[in-house]
Formats: sequence, structure tokens, C-alpha cells
Amino acid sequence: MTNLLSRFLAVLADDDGTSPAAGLDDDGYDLWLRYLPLAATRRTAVGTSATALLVGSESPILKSARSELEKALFAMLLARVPVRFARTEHDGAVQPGSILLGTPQSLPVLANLDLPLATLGKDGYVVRSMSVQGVAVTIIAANEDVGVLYGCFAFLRHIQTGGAPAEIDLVSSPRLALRLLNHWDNLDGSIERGYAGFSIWDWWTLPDHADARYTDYARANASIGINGTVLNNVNAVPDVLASSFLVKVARLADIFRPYGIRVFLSVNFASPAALGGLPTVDPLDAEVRDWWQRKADEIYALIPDFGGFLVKANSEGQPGPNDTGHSHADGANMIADALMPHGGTLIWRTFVYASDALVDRAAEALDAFKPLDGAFRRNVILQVKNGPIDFQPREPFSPIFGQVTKTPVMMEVQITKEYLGQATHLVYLGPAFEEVLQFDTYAAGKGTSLSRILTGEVFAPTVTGMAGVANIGTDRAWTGGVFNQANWYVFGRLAWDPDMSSRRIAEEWVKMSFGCIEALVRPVVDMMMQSHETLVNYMMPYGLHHQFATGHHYGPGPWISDLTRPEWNPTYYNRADRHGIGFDRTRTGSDAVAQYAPELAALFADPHAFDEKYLLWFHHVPWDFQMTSGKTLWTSLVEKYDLGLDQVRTMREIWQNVRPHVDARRFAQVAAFLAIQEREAQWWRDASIAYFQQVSGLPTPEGHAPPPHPLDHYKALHFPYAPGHPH
Ligand code: GCW
Repeated sequence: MTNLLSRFLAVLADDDGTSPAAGLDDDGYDLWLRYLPLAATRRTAVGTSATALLVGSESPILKSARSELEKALFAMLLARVPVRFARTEHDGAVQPGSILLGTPQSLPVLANLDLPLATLGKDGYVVRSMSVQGVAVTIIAANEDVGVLYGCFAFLRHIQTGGAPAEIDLVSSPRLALRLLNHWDNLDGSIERGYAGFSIWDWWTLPDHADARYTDYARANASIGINGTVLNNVNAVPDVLASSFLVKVARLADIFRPYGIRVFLSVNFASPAALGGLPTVDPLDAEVRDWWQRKADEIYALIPDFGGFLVKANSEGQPGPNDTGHSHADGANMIADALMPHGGTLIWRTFVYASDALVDRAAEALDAFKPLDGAFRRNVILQVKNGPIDFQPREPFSPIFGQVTKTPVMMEVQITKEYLGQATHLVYLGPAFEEVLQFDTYAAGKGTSLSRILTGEVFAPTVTGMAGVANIGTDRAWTGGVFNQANWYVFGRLAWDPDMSSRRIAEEWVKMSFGCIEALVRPVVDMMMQSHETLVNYMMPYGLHHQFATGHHYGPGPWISDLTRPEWNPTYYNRADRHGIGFDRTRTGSDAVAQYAPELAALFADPHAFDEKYLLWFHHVPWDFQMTSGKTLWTSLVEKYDLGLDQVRTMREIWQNVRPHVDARRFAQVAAFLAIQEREAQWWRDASIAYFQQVSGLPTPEGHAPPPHPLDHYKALHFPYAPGHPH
């Protein structure tokens, strides 16, 4: 509500409802929960459907729900909506236009309405305008309070996106159980791969001081259905489990609980030695097991609804069970056993690539985990990155989805744009997430989308989920740029329903974040929907991947070949030489295609059979390989780089055209960032062409400008202060 004053000023200045906030600064703090004052006619319409709130109980979660509705309606209607509590004995007269919120237990009038609650589980809701006791009301009903909270946010979203209040009928329940943010926040306040400032967890002043941001963070997450958060970096330090830290964690858990959000921690596998002084961290050692059990007991005494642990083990230098000759299953099960009596979940990452006989990094994770399938405790879930490598601009899905069938698997995506232009490039991730979620895995025959595996339809796991690596920091607007907020938003919405359309989600977000004016919504949504492909075009078209400069992953470095581990080098992935380019993952190469279902493997293995956008992921082809357009690969590659650059220029034009509908402050930031993006798209294009031209010996195709500088110029660029880079 920090921008409330400007909202009122906006209404005074412009009450026709077209663009209430245009011209007035918005600092972005309110995210999509802006609750702009409605135009006069809508105010009347919504007002008659919101004459009073009748609330089932004063439980902490219903209090969050009720206070959100109160605040939002006040801001949108410019009038206070009275609140009544329906204690059972006084569940009598319902006033026309009331909003009834509660469960059938807390608000018995809801029990006799024939609502489809039976199938909605704990988190689902019904929001419906209907007649109760002969008067028109809106009901927000659920089996449990948390469902009511989600229903309130759904109701508000309906109003914010221009829906008619008297015609509302929403029935929804989440299709995934764990909908988690993963913060890669370090205890010193820095954030690995964070581009929005420092960590919002002020560990130093916790537990005494609770910043108001913690509550606003919880509100924002609850509004999109996120129900858990891993507070610290997967590259975890043992200290987070120190008793002095756990009381800080407990304070955050207390703040998040009324919003249905549970806390989780990333833990370091070597904690029993580092923190407990034990001589070993062997997962079968009785003392080690006992240490974890006591630690879990200590945590649950402080935080009874603690979610569990997330572990990155034997991955990029982190300790793990392999260090003492044991398997990932042994390590995971030991910690899972400690959590089991308390109902906690152990999330074990599959991001491993450490084999000495290195053939293909893309194939390593499945090779490591397939033999262990079925060997994990039932409270273990494997957390698998969307692609087989590492959050690249485009990757096929990880073959773990569909091949590991007896162990629950959840998907990890990256909301922070480590490899996608970081904070400044405008890239809406919805279409990228949708592409992987709708990928046909063929795992149980044609038509087995990855989303169906995640929701548990295919292999019936004990637990389901999705995790997103957060892009949140101390930036006033949270995410280091307005459009990055859309990526937090779309993650939450897709974790609720992985089959939702990313365009529909973009529309919601634009309307809630900027307003419902058609002249703004249509072009901005179109721009967002195109933005991911645009980035792929100027950075890594046709399935190229990991062409980043070392460490910061900010700019291009396709020439880099001198890093100690082969699979850290861009040349390992592009394999470009005089004859051709691309990574052969067919039988003549690493045969990683064989990790997929046979029908799909056959498609991947044929360079003419599958979508060309994945060509160089699976194939090493000659520079004069003929594309479907009839042109050579080389010409097509250069065309894509240029197309991407042109598309960024178009984005700048679109943004200029919507200027009358956007407040000055957010307009200016996006405009400045788009200028940076154009400059950097040009850089990616030029540096990539310069390098590939040098190895191929081919001239720049006719009609395309040669890079303005020699290759050495691009090689000489260094960025020691690029953000988000762990040192
Ligand atoms: O994407 C890579 C990042 C690392 C990260 C790692 C991981 C947290 O470059 O910074 O470490 O993945 O996911 O563990």
C-alpha cells in the first residue's frame, strides 16, 4: 500500500478509468498487488457486490485473507467495506452484496450450498457469485483456511483484470503439492546469481526485528499459490543449522505461516563435522545419523510445520555421500529418516556432473540416478533442473523426467536470469517454461507431456512439486526490473497449474501491473510472448548452449577453451571447427539421445526430423548443412543473430508506443534497460559471428554486416564487477 497516496491523486486527476496511474510514479514495490482505484462505473458495480465481508473465523490465515480483501477493496473502491465475523450462533442474516469467506466449518451457511469442495483438497477454492438465502452474494469457500486465502486472491485477480464481480465462478485447486521458491541467498546477504540487490533476509537483525518486507513477500507469494520457500543458497554453509540461526529462521516461519508458506533450508552434507565436530560425515555412521536426528528434533521444536531440507551433494565441489563411498540414495535416506517422524520432506538435487570418464555432461545426471530409482525413502523427492545441462536459453527437457519412475521428481527452473541477460534484458520466461512443460516426453507413449509427469498422472508419486530459483532482492521493486516481476508471477501460476497458458498469465500480469487498457495490454503481451525467442535468436540460436564468458555468465565467450574442466568451456559445447558446428549426441557421438523414450530418441537422432531450434544440441553438422528453408546453416545462423537484434529494436518501438499508458518511472527504467539490451544483443551477435567466422573461414553472408571489430576485441572484454557471481 505504499503508493496509496499517488493512487488517490490519480483518481482525483483522472477519473475516467482509462489510465489512472499514467504520469504518476510507481516504484514497483506493490508488484501485481497494486489495487488501482477502479473507474467510477466499475466502482459502483464492484461496490454493490462488496457491501460487507462476512468472515468465518479469526484464525491467523483467515485474518490474512480478510485483511488483504479489506485493504484491496478500500484501495479499489475508495471506501471501507465493513467486516463481520460469523460466529456459529450468529450465522443468520446475510446482507445483499456480502462476500462470505470461510470453510463449511467456520461458516456453516456454506455447508448447504452444494459446492464442489469434495474434490478440491486442502488448497482448492470455490469463488462464486450466487444467491444465498434469496440474496445475491459472493462466496469464497474452501475446505481449509489456506484455500480461502487463495480464493481471496483469485477474487481480487478477477476484479483487477476487469472481471465482472457479479459473474464470478472460479473453481480451482493446485495440481502440484510443493510450490517452492529457492533462494540462493548467502548468510552474509549476497545472492549467488542475484541481480536485484542483496538478500531480503536481514539475518543480522533477526529474530528481534521483522522487516515489513517479510510480510509483503509472503502476501505476494500466497497470491500466486507459492506455499514454501527455501531460504538459503544450495551452496550451503553449515552455519545455517547453528542454534543461533534457527531462531531467526523460526521468526520468518512465524511471519509466513499465516500466508500458508512453510520454510525449508538448504543444508550442507558435511554439517555434522563442521558444526557438530564429528570425525566423519559417513551417512551410515550411527553418530552422524544421530546428529541429523537431533538437529531435526531441534528445528521442529521451534518450527512445528518446518518443510524440510534441500541438498546439493557431490555437485560442483559440495560434500556428499560419494566422499565416503556411499550413494546419493544412502545420503538422502539418512537425512530423510531424521525428517520422517516430523513429516518433513527431503529434496535432493540431481544436478551432478563429476564423472572422470567425461563423455557428455548432458548424460551424467540420469546415469547417476537411474540405478538408484526406487531406493529412496518415501519422503524424498528428487529436484531436477528443467534441462540436462544448466538453465540455458534453450534446452530439451532432462531425460530424468520419464526415466526415473519409481522416485518422486520435481522440476527446478531458474526465475533469476543467470543465462538470459540477467536483470536488464526483457525476457518473459512464460513461453520457455511452457515449452518444457508441454514437451512430449513419450515416456508413457505419445502425448505424455512433461506436465503430466510432474502432476503425478503418469507414475503416481507420493509427492509432486516445482521449484523456482528466486529473482528477489533488496531492490525497491524486488526483482531488478519491472518485467522480471512477471517471471516470479508466471512461476507461481504454473506451479499451481502447469498446463495454464503462458499468454493468459502474461495478460493477467500486465493488467494487474499496469492496468487494463487494451492499447497497452495487447502490444505488451505480444512483446513479452516474443521476448524469449528473441533472446535465443541473438544469443544462442538453433540449440547452441553454454556460450557464456567464464564465471559471471553475462556476455559471450564461444572461444573459451582453457578452463580446467572440459565441460566448463564453451568450445566443449559448440565443437565448432573448420568443417562444422554442434554437439553430436546421436549414436555417432555421445548417444545421449538414447536416454529418451525410443520414439523421441529416433526423432532427436535425425537432423531433419525434429524442430530445427534444437539442431545443434543434438547434431554436429557441416556449415553448409541445408536447413528447411533451403539455405545453409551458416547463413541461417547469421540471419538468426540479426533477427534477434531487429526484434529488440522492435521491442523498443513497442515500448515507446505505450508510453501514454505507463507511469513515468517504470517507463523510463524499461526504456533504459531496452537500450542496454539492444547494445548487448549487438555484442552477442557480433562476437558470435566473429568467432564462428574465424573457425569456419566463411565470409559474412551477403546482406549481413560483418562484425565491426576483430575477434580479439571481444576476447579482451572483462567484467570483474558483474553482479551475482560467487567469488
Ligand atoms: O547454474 C549454476 C550456477 C551456480 C549454481 C549451480 C547450481 C548455486 O552457475 O551458481 O550454484 O548452477 O544450480 O547448483
